[in-house]
Amino acid sequence: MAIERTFIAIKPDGVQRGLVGEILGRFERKGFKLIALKQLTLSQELAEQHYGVHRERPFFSDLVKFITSGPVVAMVWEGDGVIAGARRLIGATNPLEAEPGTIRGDLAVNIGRNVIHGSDGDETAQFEISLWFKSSEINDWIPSDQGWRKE
Ligand code: DAT
Ligand code: MG
Repeated sequence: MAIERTFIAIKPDGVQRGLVGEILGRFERKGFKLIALKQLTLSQELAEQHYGVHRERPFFSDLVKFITSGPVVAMVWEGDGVIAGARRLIGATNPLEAEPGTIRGDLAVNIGRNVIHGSDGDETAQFEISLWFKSSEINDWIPSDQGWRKE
């Protein structure tokens, strides 16, 4: 696998429910590398751009209303195969169908309150990272235990 970067956001329900540490910990323990992190409340405009592919879906206005309803925690994670790997940690879109052991499978029940977003592919990851973060907010760093992770 190639070293990749992906965009992850803990949605307002995850922040309100105090799940930030739990979710961050799962990515850290897996061995992915955190290279950007911030908390923000989305503008209508950023929310509509982020979910632009869903513009025509019946749930679009609820989705935008929800994602702008409180602070989110936005992140960029780096690692071998991290785009698909993060999606596997996250689990299926509908938490009732997500496998136990996944974030949604363990921590959520409602599709409209599924606690976390993760980019679904290479192009989406690049688009979302540049939509949410300035390049100066992304940190290129080498973990001191890199040798134990194997590159
Ligand atoms: P994912 O977040 O797993 O990438 P998606 O991109 O298909 O899923 O949809 C984005 C979000 O929209 C999803 O996390 C929750 C919401 N959503 C998707 N399908 C929905 C539906 N049928 N009813 C209500 N909300 C839905
Ligand atoms: Mg998606």
